[in-house]
Amino acid sequence: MLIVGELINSSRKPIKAAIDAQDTEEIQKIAKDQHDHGADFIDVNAGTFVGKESEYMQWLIKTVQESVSSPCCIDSPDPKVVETALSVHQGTPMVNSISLEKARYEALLPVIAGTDIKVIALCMSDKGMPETKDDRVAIAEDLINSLVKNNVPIENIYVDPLVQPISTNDSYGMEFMDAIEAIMTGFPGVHTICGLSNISYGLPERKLINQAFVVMAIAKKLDSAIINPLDKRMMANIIAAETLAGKDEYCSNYLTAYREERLKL
Ligand code: THG
Repeated sequence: MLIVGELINSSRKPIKAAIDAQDTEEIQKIAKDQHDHGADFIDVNAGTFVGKESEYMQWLIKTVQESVSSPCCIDSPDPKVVETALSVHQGTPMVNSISLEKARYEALLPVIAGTDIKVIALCMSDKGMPETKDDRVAIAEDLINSLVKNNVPIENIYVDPLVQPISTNDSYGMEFMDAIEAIMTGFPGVHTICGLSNISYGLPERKLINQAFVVMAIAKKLDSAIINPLDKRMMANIIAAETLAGKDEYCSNYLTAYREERLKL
């Protein structure tokens, strides 16, 4: 599974404080920790800084890239912020995210088309957030078809069906699961991803909910996730679930993880 480390997000208090203080060391420590625990990409989000989001996003990217080899996942709904972020990023990033919202789609498409950037296609439209599996799959289909038509290789598209808190509607868990299954079955070569920790928002013992949710999603063929890679049980669950889902020939990843003591909690 492709892992995107979620921790460098200004909605988290310690990150907001580190950005305010321009604390390079603190950001680099969190980037390195996530990298060392298996993050393939480091999500960077400065969304709480209205008016300064571009400036702080550029600072975050430079700061992260001085300390780790993992590329960034540039997390902003604002195409302008994404564009200025891309101008300082070295190597091939992931863009988080394009959606079917008209203004966002039209501004971001020319930035991505014809490049080897990986792009998260978030299932949102001008009609708002999807409720059901069918809402999610309809948006995914439009996004995949139009991105592919515009020279974005299907292998570079990571569809995010949008995880909403299970505390707000008890159907959100399974509507999401069924969407993952339909998208992975219907569009061979595409990837799926999600902001997994959204599911537990508003509940106690959030980690437990996240850890159970990831196993269910892997059974439906989710192949990437934005998570906290410092959560050992989460990472161990991912390894075990992928082995059980038939994605680990001879159980060799599982056995390597055991030898490296990554399965010890
Ligand atoms: N889809 C896409 N991008 C996203 C989201 C998504 N980016 C933002 C968000 N949703 C995913 N990132 C986070 C980051 C932090 C948390 C939740 C989602 C969070 N963290 C806990 C905290 O800070 O206390 C810690 C959780 C833990 O320890 O496990 O809540 O949906 N494309």
